[in-house]
Amino acid sequence: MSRADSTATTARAIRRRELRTLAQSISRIEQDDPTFAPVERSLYGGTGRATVVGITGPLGVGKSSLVSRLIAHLRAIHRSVAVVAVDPSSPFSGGSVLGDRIRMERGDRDAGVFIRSMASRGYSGGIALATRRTVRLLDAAGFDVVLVETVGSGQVDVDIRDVASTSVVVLIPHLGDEVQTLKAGLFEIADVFCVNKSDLPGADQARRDLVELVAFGTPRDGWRPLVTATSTTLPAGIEELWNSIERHERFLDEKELRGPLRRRQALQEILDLMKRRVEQDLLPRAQSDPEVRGLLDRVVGGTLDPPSAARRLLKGPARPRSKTT
Ligand SMILES: Nc1nc2c(ncn2[C@@H]2O[C@H](COP(=O)(O)OP(=O)(O)O)[C@@H](O)[C@H]2O)c(=O)[nH]1
Ligand SMILES: [Mg+2]
Repeated sequence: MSRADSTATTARAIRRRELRTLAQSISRIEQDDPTFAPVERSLYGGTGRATVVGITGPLGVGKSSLVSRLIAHLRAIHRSVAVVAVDPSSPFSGGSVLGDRIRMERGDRDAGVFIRSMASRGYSGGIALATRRTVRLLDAAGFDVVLVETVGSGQVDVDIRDVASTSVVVLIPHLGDEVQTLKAGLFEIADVFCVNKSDLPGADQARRDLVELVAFGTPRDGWRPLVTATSTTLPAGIEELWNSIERHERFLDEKELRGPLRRRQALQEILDLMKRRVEQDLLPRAQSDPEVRGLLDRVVGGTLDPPSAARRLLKGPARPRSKTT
């Protein structure tokens, strides 16, 4: 089969949501396999339809459990759902997902659900880029909803707002000091707050505190984050959580904010790709390229400062230089 044929075949299999191809394709993204790029290019035009929801928060607050419950709710309202979990430390164990695994073993797997964990380390292309590409693939595969679980405490290098259209920040009662340090960052991120483990004491107070904090804050683009309470063990509040997510999605449409959001995300992705490209180009040249070595010698020797060296390198070796540098 020619390269073009195999690209078309793979792209078709992804659009048909063939699970083996989806899984293999994500592995190729994880390995940053350059031969996969044509497939992604051919799928690109068919993306942008999925609702991409970030589920983020500290370890152990119940993100994976919530994802399991959300899957069950979404299937009940006839929506297909894919999950990308950038949190291998916390495997899915919730009822619906376990049930899904059993069905998978029996061979009658629900084709409306796809779950993929991504290791958070060891990507040549960076986890943020791999996550975005994986989400795009699942979007092209026609899943109505893509849930992205990330640990929101700086341990995993994914800014969920670069990927999702709605970001849910999950907290629990009595998070204490940890939440104090996280709060600033998490407030920036949240479109919806979810106080999970509401079956535990202190949940009502935690929810009231959050409502108060949100009321004091300045709305971002006219949106004040919603606060919901859930329990995955009871369970309780799952439908309300999903309805809050949908309210934010509708808000994006009504206020015509989806376009600006996509533009900001596209710019960020291009920037990330350019940064990686510069890094990949420069690092080997520090050994092999006489120009780079010469610049480094001068920086170390004190005759050229680092900003000037960076400016020269950004202009590139092949292009004509202006006289000013
Ligand atoms: N009491 C209670 N425990 C929960 C709830 N949701 C999750 N847990 C427990 O919290 C722990 C961490 O859950 P997990 O979903 O792996 O958290 P993650 O690290 O945020 O993905 C597990 O032991 C869950 O059983 C809840 O609503 N109530
Ligand atoms: Mg988890």
